[in-house]
Amino acid sequence: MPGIVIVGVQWGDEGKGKATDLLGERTDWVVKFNGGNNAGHTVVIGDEKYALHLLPSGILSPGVTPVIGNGVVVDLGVLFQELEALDARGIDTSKLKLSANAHIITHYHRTLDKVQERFLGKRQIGTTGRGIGPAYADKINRVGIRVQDLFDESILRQKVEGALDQKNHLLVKVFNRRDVTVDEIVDDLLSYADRIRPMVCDTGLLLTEALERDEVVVFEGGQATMLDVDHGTYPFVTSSTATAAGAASGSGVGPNRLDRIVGIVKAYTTRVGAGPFPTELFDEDGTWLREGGHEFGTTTGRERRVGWYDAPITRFATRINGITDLVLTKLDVLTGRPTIPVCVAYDVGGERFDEIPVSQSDFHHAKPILEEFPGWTEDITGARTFEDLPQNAQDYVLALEKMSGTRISVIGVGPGRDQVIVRH
Ligand code: 2SA
Ligand code: GDP
Ligand code: MG
Repeated sequence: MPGIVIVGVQWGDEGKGKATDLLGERTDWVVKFNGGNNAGHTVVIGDEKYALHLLPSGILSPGVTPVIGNGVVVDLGVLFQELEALDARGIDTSKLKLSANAHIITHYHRTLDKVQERFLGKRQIGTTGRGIGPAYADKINRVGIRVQDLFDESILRQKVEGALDQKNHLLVKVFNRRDVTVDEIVDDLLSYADRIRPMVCDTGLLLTEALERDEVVVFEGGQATMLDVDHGTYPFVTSSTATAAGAASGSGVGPNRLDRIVGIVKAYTTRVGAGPFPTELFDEDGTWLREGGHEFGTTTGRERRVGWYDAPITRFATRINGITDLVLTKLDVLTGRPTIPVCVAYDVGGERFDEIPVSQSDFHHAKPILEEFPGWTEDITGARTFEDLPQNAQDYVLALEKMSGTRISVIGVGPGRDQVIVRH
């Protein structure tokens, strides 16, 4: 099974980084295909904790070649900060490959992200402020700067001039900011050109050839299904394709190369930023989940919103992504409750919806219909087989599996690399 896609089922932070890292031993390539340094993946190896943003999690495994695909937006300053921080900790980063077609996040994207959010006031998305949305907007608007532009100064200058014609109007006239000069952007970008040159290549060709040799390629999704620009809770989404289809378009391999689609899903739900969240908790149960699960943003440190498991979301994600296996994470966080509520359907103004309503307004008003499952009090962090789990924990997993219609192949019982139960 050489082409494996990892996608988030909910609103992100399900533990995709840990899942990718787990596959590392049997993997030759790990590809990031969407997003940028808005992502935050925490990987715990022994006593060491790594927080990755722009780099694919596979970079932590010595045998893996990490790849940043064409679907990613790259902040070069952040790229080198992350590489240097890993180098200082003894991680070999020399194999990193970067697509010539990836787009670049620069000064004006970061500024626009922040000022646009401020101007939205109550309608704020709650972005990470990393310039992600404005960089993708430029890509679609055909005024983006690509990695390969750094190798032709005259083209780069023309493109930056074109982009700034629009941006300076917006920055100065609308947002009351200083204008940005062509020289400062061009000089900044050119300062990275020699350093990125050895990494830059046609990553689609490289990966296709690897797949033809039957090497194992993991496509690591950033963010998640419900944050996907097409299928998520628009406009409260990120600006990229975070679903499995993005693995093909964002890395340059054909869709028929994607053999397994692994959905990562938390045993409860979290969300960062604004937007609908039917099972959200505002009471002491919410505080209990947030503290027990350490639900604070890896990139921004923001408190994550928390709620119960939402079965219709997993069914939706299974359908949209074509999920073949689920990894259920953070089951250990639920230990200690007499019962565990699960959302099985929604109530919208008295009408029952078994699936996510097609109208976003209905989803905003959806109240969860909850079913209670018996809890357990035994510590499960040392469980390594399904049978090691208390009966009620087994039954909880089997109930979620039945509701999603997809097998739960792996169960996470702690943040450590070894704290997993592999069932299939
Ligand atoms: P953006 O910055 O344009 O992508 O923001 C748009 C929405 O996407 C959400 N988003 C995320 N949600 C969860 N986790 C993310 N990564 C970090 C983490 C977040 C952090 O792993 O913890 O540290 O705050 C992530 N990235 C983007 C974002 O909250 C907006 O709702
Ligand atoms: P990602 O964005 O999907 O990669 O997820 P994050 O790294 O942002 O957030 C997941 C957090 O949960 C990280 O701090 C992980 O170390 C942690 N984690 C992953 N799996 C488990 C698990 O099974 N149990 C517990 N307690 N923590 C986990
Ligand atoms: Mg994260």
